[in-house]
Amino acid sequence: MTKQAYEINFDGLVGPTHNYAGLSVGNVASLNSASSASNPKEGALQGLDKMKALHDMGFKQGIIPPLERPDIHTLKALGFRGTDTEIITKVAKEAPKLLVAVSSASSMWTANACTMSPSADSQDQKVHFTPANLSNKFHRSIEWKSTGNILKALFADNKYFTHHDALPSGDHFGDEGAANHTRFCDQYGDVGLQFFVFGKYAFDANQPMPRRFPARQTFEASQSITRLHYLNQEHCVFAQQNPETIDMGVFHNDVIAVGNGNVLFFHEQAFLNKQAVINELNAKYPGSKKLQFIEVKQQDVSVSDAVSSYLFNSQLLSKADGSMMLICPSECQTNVHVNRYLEQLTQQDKLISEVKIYDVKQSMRNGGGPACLRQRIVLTEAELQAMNQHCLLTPHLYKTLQTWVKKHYRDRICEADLADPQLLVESRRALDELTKILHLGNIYPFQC
Ligand code: SUG
Repeated sequence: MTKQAYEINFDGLVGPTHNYAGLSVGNVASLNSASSASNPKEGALQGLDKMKALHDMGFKQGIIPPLERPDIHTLKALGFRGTDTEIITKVAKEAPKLLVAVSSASSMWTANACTMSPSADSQDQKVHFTPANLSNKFHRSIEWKSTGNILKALFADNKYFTHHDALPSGDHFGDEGAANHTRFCDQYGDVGLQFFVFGKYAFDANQPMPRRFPARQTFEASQSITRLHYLNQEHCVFAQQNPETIDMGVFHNDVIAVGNGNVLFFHEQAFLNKQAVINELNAKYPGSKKLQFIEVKQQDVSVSDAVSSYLFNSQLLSKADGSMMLICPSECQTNVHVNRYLEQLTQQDKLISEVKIYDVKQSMRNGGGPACLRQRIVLTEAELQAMNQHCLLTPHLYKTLQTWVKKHYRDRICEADLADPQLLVESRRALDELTKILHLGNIYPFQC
């Protein structure tokens, strides 16, 4: 029998070292923002405001804390010795690009934190988590162990939750987590259809693949996740992303498609073999409703408009009346074509009845829209009760976190600031206080 279940959006809290370092080749915004000054305080407050807005609309909203940065522990593993201050000073002088990479607050994009499978889909009826190895980018490849520890602290009860290690690192099993994963279902507690989109076949160089920018997710990685999570292959679909769009800056599937419930909202150029993908999704969908496809045509919104506005990096949410709402970044309003498209969407399409716009510009400038900032986690009532309740947003927690951000965060960081050892001290002080606010215990390496 289907159990009642909820989709909870767990947003990453923007970290105290949020900066623009141009670290992500293939991610147009990251490269365009390289070396401009960031405002971590504004970024964290923008993120909190989006979380609070969703909470106020009746959606359950969770929080995933940032990682400890700069990552001294990686620097030590690379042979740097001395006190923390000595290490930062030395790395700033001898390997400034490395310092920039270990200082990135990129864990804020929690769509990339992991792939999670709800208990309804797993043959052992457990909730499964696999942190993404993020192998393709060095600054992100050092996230998964700490992210995994945070997920374990949030979802500790092994009666319900199973935590896996990330897949083996390296290009062949490059895994970017939920950014390339969508789940379709009638109700969240029903058996769902899990849809995995990948950029290339790692073990077969004769298959199509992008030429200019990297394919960050491989078929082999996606397939491994389905094995680890005990998924029924009859309810899994693997689809290749159109390599041409990767070469235009669509570095994750969530830059060109978003799904929820029984709806897929996507650009006509998102997939390599569109009709075959649609046919397989229809054939394998286990629900009793019909899958609904909202296909956006190139003539209405071009791929480059999709990349610059992040139309598809919106959150598609189920409202109480059964219709859906799209949570878009404000860049969708400033792009003339996208704005025009959205104006007619709610009139012509009865599936999406409302569009709401939020300002997450600090994150957007690094290529992270509303959908990148959240990890969707589907839990039954019992699983929800079993998780750490202090990481669920309430009006009180929102206020506490706002005060915490205002107390600890800087309002400007440029590359030179990363050489300041005081930034590490400030950042650790903030995170130490945060673990107490969220009742997480000692999750950070500096606390152990
Ligand atoms: O991995 N940007 C992130 C953005 C991730 C967006 N996530 C999803 N689409 N789900 C990335 O490319 C830029 C960091 C910098 O350049 O400073 C960065 O890591």
